[in-house]
Amino acid sequence: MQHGTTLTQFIIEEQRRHAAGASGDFSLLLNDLATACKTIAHAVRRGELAGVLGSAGTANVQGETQKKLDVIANEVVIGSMEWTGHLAAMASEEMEDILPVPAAYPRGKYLLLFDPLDGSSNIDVNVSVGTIFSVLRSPDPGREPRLEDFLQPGTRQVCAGYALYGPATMLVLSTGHGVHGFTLDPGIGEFILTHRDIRIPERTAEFAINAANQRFWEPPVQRYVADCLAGEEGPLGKRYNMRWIASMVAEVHRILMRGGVFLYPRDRRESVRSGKLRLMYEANPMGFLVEQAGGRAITGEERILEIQPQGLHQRVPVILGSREEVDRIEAYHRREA
Ligand code: AHM
Ligand code: MG
Repeated sequence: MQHGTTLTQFIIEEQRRHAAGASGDFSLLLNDLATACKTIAHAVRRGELAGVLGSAGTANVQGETQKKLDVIANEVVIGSMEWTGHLAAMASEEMEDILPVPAAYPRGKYLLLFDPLDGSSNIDVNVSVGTIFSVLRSPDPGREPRLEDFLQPGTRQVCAGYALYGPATMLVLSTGHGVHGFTLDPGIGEFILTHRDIRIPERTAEFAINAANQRFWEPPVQRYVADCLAGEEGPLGKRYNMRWIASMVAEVHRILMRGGVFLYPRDRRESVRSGKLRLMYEANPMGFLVEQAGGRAITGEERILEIQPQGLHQRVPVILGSREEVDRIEAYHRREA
């Protein structure tokens, strides 16, 4: 029986096409990352049966309560990646500091940033969650890795992607040559290419924002959402639909599949003054995917991928999705400035 193109085959063929003479390290790295995602998918899928739901009784560096699965997923990624010889160091939402690979293993030339289980507030209610990752080149693999090595703008990402643990488990990634989606075939345990060269429709009428925060939003966001809600009679002259899953991976996936716009803007609250989402392992990888699929990702004023990071856990406002809609929101920001 014939199966489709596996993730490994796709990556190797893509490397031959775009990086002739590459060592193959990168293909192997992605392969190990895919194994980590399959392992997390397995735990997520078993849910309460595996006794992995609920709180771990600890807090992460941002003071958020960690779910048991946050901690487990973080350990799965570390365990799958530290021995491989492809990485110099890792950094994650769940760890305050960077984690250089242990001295027992060879040091590789890549850096991995990840959010092991994004949207984990959804895990106890059996709603989709995901893993987000971003791969950078280490500026100097010859020496012990440092925090500053990670502080590279998103434009420098070698690869970005996510695994979505939804009704089907999917892996969606880009190495800078378009965005491609793979679906896990549980029968053979392989990710199979199912969505080649994903493109975000330029014109759409669907927005996603947590409307419970409305009273804290800044004027440009207030105006944009008010204009969307005004529908055919409003200045935008069309009827908008609204969605909010509270799982960024599921939200970005929907946008990649059928368009729309996602906003997690900064607001007046102290804790959300610079946005909620983290630049290095949420906004940058998702921004890279969205741009590679023909969309845009901005803070309101600037392109997310061009931000010079100042810290590992830095937060940024995120507005991403279909080109025409992001252009419009950007224009609202310019007008209010
Ligand atoms: P997490 O990394 O702690 O899971 O938080 C990130 C998530 C995103 O997936 C989602 O878009 C957002 O938080 C939802 O926030 P809110 O609960 O404020 O709607
Ligand atoms: Mg997250």
